Amino acid sequence: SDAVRVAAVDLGATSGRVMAGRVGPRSLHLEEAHRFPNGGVRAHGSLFWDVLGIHREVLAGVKEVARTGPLDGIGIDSWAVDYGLLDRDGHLLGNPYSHRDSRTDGVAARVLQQVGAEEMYATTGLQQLPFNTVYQLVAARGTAALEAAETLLLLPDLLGYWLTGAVGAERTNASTTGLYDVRSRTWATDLAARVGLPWAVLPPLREPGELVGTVLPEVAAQLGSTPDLPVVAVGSHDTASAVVGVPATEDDFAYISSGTWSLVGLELEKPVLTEAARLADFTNEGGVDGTVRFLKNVMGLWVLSESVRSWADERIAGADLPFLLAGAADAPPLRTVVDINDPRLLPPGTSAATSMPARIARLAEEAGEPVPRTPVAVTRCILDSLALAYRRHLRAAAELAGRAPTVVHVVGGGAQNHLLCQLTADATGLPVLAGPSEAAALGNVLVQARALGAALPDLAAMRDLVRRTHELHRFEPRSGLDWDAAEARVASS
Ligand code: LFR
Repeated sequence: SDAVRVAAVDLGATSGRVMAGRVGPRSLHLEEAHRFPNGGVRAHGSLFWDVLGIHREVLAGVKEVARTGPLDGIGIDSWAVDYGLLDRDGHLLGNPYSHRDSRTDGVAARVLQQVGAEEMYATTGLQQLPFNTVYQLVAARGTAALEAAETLLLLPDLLGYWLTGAVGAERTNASTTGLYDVRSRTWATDLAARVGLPWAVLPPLREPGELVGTVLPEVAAQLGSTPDLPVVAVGSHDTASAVVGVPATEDDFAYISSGTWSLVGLELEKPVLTEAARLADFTNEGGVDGTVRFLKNVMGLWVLSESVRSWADERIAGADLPFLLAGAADAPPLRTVVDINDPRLLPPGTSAATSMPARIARLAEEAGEPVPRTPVAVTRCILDSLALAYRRHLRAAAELAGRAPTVVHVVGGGAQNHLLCQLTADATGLPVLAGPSEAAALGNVLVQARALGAALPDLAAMRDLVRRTHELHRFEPRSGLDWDAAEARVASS
């Protein structure tokens, strides 16, 4: 048959999944084969990823896909910026850190003093996030691990290396490191050298759609697969894959990839590296097929999931998500709004005083806003504040890029949060088209399918197929709430 069947590994900070994807001339079908929880692990004062555990779950999931039908390829995407280091024997040097670890506190400011924010932006085009790989590596300068490192692999590339033995850096994810030159589309080796980093650890770049390699004999035996099974490079940054899966038919669309983070922006042909874009702190990450993801990282549903985690820890009854969202839908709107991108919301809480709800309460107090006292009130505050941030950043993106989007596509798990989707429509004044929630896995499947011969010539063809095979939910903007006034409250605090 001319259908292609692949395994899409899509790793998120709170859960990972392996999906079986089947692509035919007019069909696109996704089925979950395996899902597992993920999260940072605290050890010896640091926050790590359990990367061997993730590798084990990837194998289990792909094995399940292989057991249930023919398997033509494997593709892996995950969150960005985090990496593992290999020694000269090809072994992993220590556990990869989570980007929410505090070792990068204060590092960015020091680096910017040395390099200059203007030059940094002109080269990398990135939003200043404290955890960009460059800052993680500067924080690691002088450590035994970095000194012994021969090769740096971003997480999806590390997992691909364990499957195939091949090293490389997939371009969309490389573009998030702060060590990639957005103009020349090569590693920014000069910049790396200037901040004292061993740039030779950066492996050759590879394109989404390129073959990573075929699985090692030992891996094929573990998977019960054929020995020549290809691993295909996809948009290995999950956001790049999610943007491929945006079911847009319009030319001028905005998107929100809504998960642990909300990535809010536009797809462009060329980066916007103006002084205005730098001051607005917008990112120009690399997309599939040479596109640019011009977007802003918004703290996202992390703030809510981390709150729910702390309420569960404190054994507060009835603070499960369905109850909270139902309550929030009936709660008074725009009662408390906060700057949801305050960097103090980045790390996980470690005590009652640093729990997420406690930090939200502190932000509200500082801003002179009514302090939300119940889990439902905190939930409403988070959702209103997210919608407010989407409004502000989508307007900024449109203005900076000279675009006028007519629709906002919301993809990812947050597409299932109907209250947030409605508030997003209300706040932006634009219709919201929500879904699919598995856009990243779909983008992963589509790029693999094309590499394996499916007739999907370009992003438009891939998006058209998603649109024809997935149902979307439409939210019309409602008037009646004073979002301008709410925005002014946050801005003046
Ligand atoms: C989303 C995401 C964002 C990136 C953040 C950290 O999952 O990949 O795009 O900024 O995680 O890696």
